[in-house]
Amino acid sequence: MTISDTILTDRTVALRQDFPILQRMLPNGRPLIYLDNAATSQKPQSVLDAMDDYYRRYNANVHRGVHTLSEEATAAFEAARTKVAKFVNAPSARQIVFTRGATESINLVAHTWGRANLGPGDEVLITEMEHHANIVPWQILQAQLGFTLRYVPITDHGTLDLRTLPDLLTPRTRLFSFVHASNVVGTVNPVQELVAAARAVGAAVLIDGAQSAPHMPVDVQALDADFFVFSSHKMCGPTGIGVLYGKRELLEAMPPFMGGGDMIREVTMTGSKWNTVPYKFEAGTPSIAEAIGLGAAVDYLQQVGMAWIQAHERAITQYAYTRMAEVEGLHILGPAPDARGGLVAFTLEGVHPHDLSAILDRSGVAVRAGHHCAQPLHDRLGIHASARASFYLYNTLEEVDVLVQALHKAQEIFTL
Ligand code: C6P
Repeated sequence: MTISDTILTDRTVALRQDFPILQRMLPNGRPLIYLDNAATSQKPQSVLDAMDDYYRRYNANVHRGVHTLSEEATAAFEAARTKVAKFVNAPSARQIVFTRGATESINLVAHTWGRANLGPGDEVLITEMEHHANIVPWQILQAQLGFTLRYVPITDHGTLDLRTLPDLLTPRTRLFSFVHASNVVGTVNPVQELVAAARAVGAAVLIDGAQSAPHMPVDVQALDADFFVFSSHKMCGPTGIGVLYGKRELLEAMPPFMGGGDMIREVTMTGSKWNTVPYKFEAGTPSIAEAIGLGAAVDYLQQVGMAWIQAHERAITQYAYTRMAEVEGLHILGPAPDARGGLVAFTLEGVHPHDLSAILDRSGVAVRAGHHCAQPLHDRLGIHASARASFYLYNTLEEVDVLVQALHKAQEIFTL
């Protein structure tokens, strides 16, 4: 361990105190070692308090009442939107649409922008490393609208094969939708290069930031994304809320997603007029406590510092990558640590990832096993499933040591 690793670990020890769940013991008497952060992150006390405070002191519907509680709830809800806008450097809070999560955000774009802009002869380009959330909505729409869905292939190292771009991006490409950081191979894609290539053929760009926004500084203006999506629950916030950022002119031109209260300006028996953005896309009572919780999560992450979080995860991932590679029969998926985010997915020869996960659980280590909602990617890599350790600001090098010890143990048990 180097001096800088020690400093990183010391700060993390202090940060861990902010997360009540990390203080708990598992039923088997082991402390929890939570390495399933790509699935969902843990929540700090400040987020739990913000949601509790809303329900205890000013629970009311938003945008609907002129009584004190409704005004307080509306102010807190809209303050959360402003915090989120600043977090990703959106030009305006009006460009932040609250959804249920990254999945709903992509579906919203598919069913509004997609229906208005796609038809036979058009192409949508995605990649082989997408999460199902950025595959299935396009497949559903493709069956209805008759456009062509194409995939950027990946190399055996789990990076995009950029040599194929000139063939795949053509004047027929209406949208290039790709993941910023992969939830399996960990690859952080070269966004600027991909956006420039899309722009050169006039295609719009959607970036799936579900695994990047929680872990690194994101500036949607610098990325020049048309759409950028992410989920609150992977970034210390609650479930049930997520974000769609969009360029203003695109959001304004798009038809609504769902119909109902709040998304209208006027309704008559013969028709309706839509509210302005972002409300046009937020039909019905929104997830109010959750938005306020997300606002508190953004406050927390900014106080810790996104650059620090990225550096911390890099150090942990580098360490995990090196130590895990020492385990006999263990194969890490994806590129070297300098090209990846804070996760390591792997296979262990002779051990099914589900069995492996169950064995690691005995040591208190929580990892995810399966296809991680990225079946085409696993097919491409010639495997059915993998195990995945994914890190966050509160993980320590000592936790990686316990993981590695448990992996050695699993390897011994299954090869005896
Ligand atoms: N990946 C994982 O364990 P939702 O479920 O809407 O919050 O996020 C969907 C999603 C979209 N894109 C990427 C790259 C993702 O990783 C995820 C969620 C979790 O890997 C749950 S399957």
